[in-house]
Amino acid sequence: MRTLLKEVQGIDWMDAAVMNCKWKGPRLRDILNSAGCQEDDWFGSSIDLDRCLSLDGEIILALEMNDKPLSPKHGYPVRVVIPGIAGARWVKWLDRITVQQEESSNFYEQRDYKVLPPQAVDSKTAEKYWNKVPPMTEMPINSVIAIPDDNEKVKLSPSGTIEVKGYAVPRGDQGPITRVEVSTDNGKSWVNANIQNKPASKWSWVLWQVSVRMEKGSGKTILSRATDTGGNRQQEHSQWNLRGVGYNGYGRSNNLTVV
Ligand SMILES: Nc1nc2c(c(=O)[nH]1)N[C@H]1C(S)=C(S)[C@@H](COP(=O)(O)O)O[C@H]1N2
Ligand SMILES: [Mo]
Repeated sequence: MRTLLKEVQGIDWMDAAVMNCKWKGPRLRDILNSAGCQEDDWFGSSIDLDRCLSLDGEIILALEMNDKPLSPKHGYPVRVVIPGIAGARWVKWLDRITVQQEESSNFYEQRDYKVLPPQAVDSKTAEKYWNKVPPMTEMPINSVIAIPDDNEKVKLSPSGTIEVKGYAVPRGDQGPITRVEVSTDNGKSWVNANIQNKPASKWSWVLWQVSVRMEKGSGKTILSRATDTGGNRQQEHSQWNLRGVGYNGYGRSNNLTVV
């Protein structure tokens, strides 16, 4: 280049820079993986600094649970509690907090607990989405039917009803739940359930109960759907995602026999 084109400040590459030979050795990825580089041997998560600093966020470093010291299982001695946010971010056995520009590189922040788009159908097709999809934070609105359970046989009361009970949780900080409805005709019509407790905070669940009229028979389904203060309401299903996280379709008791 120096001689043919123009003076350069560097080394002379002459005709070409090339090596042609045979190499042997371990893959770098195997070394990094065996050194624990994928960071799945510890558990980390990230929370926006704004949220951490806000009074409304009500994030605490919990020392107690239900008025007793934390049990080892639930994170003794210290565990982060972040209301409205997926449990996957509530680090247990806390030993380090860092304030940093970038999100945690931890495996569970980056490569798990993400709602991947439906085009990600296996590990291979998921590969290109992990970097693009944000980690799950806020929990969606949900309701669950606790009684009766799937496949149960339930007896009609003398007045021809059965009792249905469950719980409902709001989306993130948009609670409390304002309404829970139950359907015995696959969602064509709905009746309001009674909310039985005064929720302790906007984050808290409600317990609900309702007696619904049903016909005798088998293979019956009962559905529930909740609405919260923010106006969020459950849909019949959530979109499928590879990790199967964040499902918040209607509460459902399937295959009931009413006698
Ligand atoms: N250190 C640590 N914290 C953790 C986890 C973990 O594996 N390690 N799992 C998280 C996930 S995915 C959930 S759902 C909750 C479960 O909390 P629990 O055991 O109190 O129910 O803890 C979170 N905190
Ligand atoms: Mo979890």
